[in-house]
Order: sequence, then structure tokens, then C-alpha cells
Amino acid sequence: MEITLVGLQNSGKTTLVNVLATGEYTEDMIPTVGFNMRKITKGRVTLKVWDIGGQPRFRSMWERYCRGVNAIVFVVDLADTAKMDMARNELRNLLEKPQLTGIPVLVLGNKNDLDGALTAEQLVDRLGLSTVATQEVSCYSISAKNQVNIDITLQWLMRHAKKEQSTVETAPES
Ligand SMILES: Nc1nc2c(ncn2[C@@H]2O[C@H](COP(=O)(O)OP(=O)(O)OP(=O)(O)O)[C@@H](O)[C@H]2O)c(=O)[nH]1
Ligand SMILES: [Mg+2]
Repeated sequence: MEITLVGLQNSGKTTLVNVLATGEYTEDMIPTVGFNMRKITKGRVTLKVWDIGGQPRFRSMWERYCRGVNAIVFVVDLADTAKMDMARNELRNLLEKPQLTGIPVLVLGNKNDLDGALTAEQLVDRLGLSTVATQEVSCYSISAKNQVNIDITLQWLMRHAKKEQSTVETAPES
């Protein structure tokens, strides 16, 4: 299964990948230049994770790395309310791309341990997630730091690993 993590810089994508891979939170992360690829094995499923840099100069790469994956994970810093409109616009831009239509999206509001963090409901509202009609969208509030809701995040990913990406269903030959 392949997934791609995108979202604004400093939202915690690389931190989350580390937590998913090792179960440990590492404090001093450096901004991702370009992208990282990491394989994470859970039970019988191997996740191939593309973690893309969130700085403006890397955002034009997002679409390319999202094509053909089983799921897109869009990470948002719940406490950085000043950047919510930017996050909303970047997500909108991405989901407007015809090539990405139908790929399930998991929006993760990260850093729910911080003061002033939005709730999942507030994030759904601020990002306008209920109006997305091109694909299935889920939204969880998590903390990579305190490992809150990492279990349900993994469960969501595993559920979507099983789904076929084929868009054309064919009837069995008779
Ligand atoms: N309080 C808190 N801080 C977090 C959490 N997750 C990540 N951080 C911090 O947020 C900062 C940015 O984390 P990164 O993982 O580098 O963010 P990124 O999204 O990969 O950033 P780019 O690679 O530049 O796109 C780091 O200082 C992390 O320690 C969290 O759940 N809670
Ligand atoms: Mg990073």
C-alpha cells in the first residue's frame, strides 16, 4: 500500500511518520527538503509512505506524489489558526486535480496537545471538508507528541490498504 503525506510546513508530517514507524516521538525535527520515502510494516501490510516537504517551494510536487496512491493524508497544525485559510486553499487546490479524484483523504489535525488547538469539528468547518464531493474525506484530531489517536489513524490506513484502486469494475465472465 502506498500513501502520501502532505500539508503545510511544520504541521508534523515527518514527526508522525517517525511515530508510526518507531512508536517514538522525536523532538528536534528538521524541515523536509523535497521528500522522504519510508517503508513501515504492520502485521502483513507494508506501507510505503511518501512524506513531502510543506514549504511553498515544494507544494507544486504534491500532486505528482499523490497520483495513484491508496490514500492521501493531509496534516494540519490544529494550533496554528492563522494558517487555516492557507491550509484550506492548498487542500482545495490539490483535490481539484482530476488525477486525484476518488483517492480517499484522511485529514489529520495534529498537535491537539497544544493550547488553542481546534477540535476536529472546528477543523472540518474551517477547511470546508463537508463540501468536498470528489472523494471520501475523514478527519481525526491527533497528537503525534502524546500519541493520541495514532491507533485509529493506523486502523484507517489499514482499512484503505485493502481497497482496490481500480476505478473500472468488470463483471465476471460467464
Ligand atoms: N506540540 C506538538 N508538537 C509537534 C507535534 N508533532 C510535531 N510537532 C512539532 O512540530 C514541528 C514540525 O514537525 P515536522 O514533523 O518537522 O513538520 P513537517 O510537517 O514534516 O514540516 P516540513 O517537513 O517542513 O513540511 C517539530 O518541532 C515537531 O516537534 C505534536 O503532536 N505536538
Ligand atoms: Mg517534514
